Amino acid sequence: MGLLTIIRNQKRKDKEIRMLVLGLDNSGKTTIVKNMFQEDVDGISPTMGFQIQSLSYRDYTINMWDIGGQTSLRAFWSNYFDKTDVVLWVIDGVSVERVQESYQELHDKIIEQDRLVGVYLVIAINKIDLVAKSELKQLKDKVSKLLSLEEVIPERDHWNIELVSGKTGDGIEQVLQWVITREY
Ligand SMILES: Nc1nc2c(ncn2[C@@H]2O[C@H](COP(=O)(O)OP(=O)(O)OP(=O)(O)O)[C@@H](O)[C@H]2O)c(=O)[nH]1
Ligand SMILES: [Mg+2]
Repeated sequence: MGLLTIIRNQKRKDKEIRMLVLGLDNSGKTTIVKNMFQEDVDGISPTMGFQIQSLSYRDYTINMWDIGGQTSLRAFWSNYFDKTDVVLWVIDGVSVERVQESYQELHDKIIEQDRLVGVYLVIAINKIDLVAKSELKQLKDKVSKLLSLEEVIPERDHWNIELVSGKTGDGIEQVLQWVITREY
C-alpha cells in the first residue's frame, strides 16, 4: 500500500462516528433509524437487543447502535458506552405522561455517567406528525424547560434539541447535519 493510500484510509477512518440511539421503549428509535436508511417504517417490532447499521452521510460514516428501550433492557445500555461520540436520545412527543420518565432515565443513565462525559447529545422529540403545527413550538419549549440541559451540560455546542418524525422524516436531516458538524 502506498503512503497516500494509507493517509487516505486513515482520513476515512477518522470520519467514523459512533452514535448510540437510546430512549424509552416505543419512543420511535428504530423508526427514525429506518427512516435514515429510507427503509419501510411500518410494522416495526420492539427491539429486543440491538442493531448496528452504518450510514454514509456526506463524508462521514455514522455507525448507529439502535438499542432496545424496554425497562428490562436498560441495564445493558452501559455495555455499549465505550468510544461513543454521540447519543441520540429519542422522546415520544405525544406521550406526555412518559416525558418525566424519559427525563429521569436520560439523567441517571446518560448524563450522570462518567463514561459519557464529553459525548455529544442530541434530543429528538419524535412523532411530530401527530402534533398540530401551531403547537410545535410550545412542545419544544416545554420539553427543553423540563430537560434544562443548559444546567447540566455547560458547553452549549454539546447538546441540541430537534423536532422530528420517524414516520415522515421531518427534522431528521437536521439531526444528521448537527451530528456531522461537531468536532471529533
Ligand atoms: N405517528 C408516528 N408514529 C411513530 C413515529 N415513530 C415511531 N412511531 C410508532 O411508535 C411505535 C414504536 O416505534 P419503534 O420505532 O419500534 O420504537 P423504539 O423506540 O424502537 O422501541 P423499542 O425498540 O421497544 O425501544 C411504532 O408503532 C411506530 O410506528 C412517528 O414519527 N410518528
Ligand atoms: Mg426499537
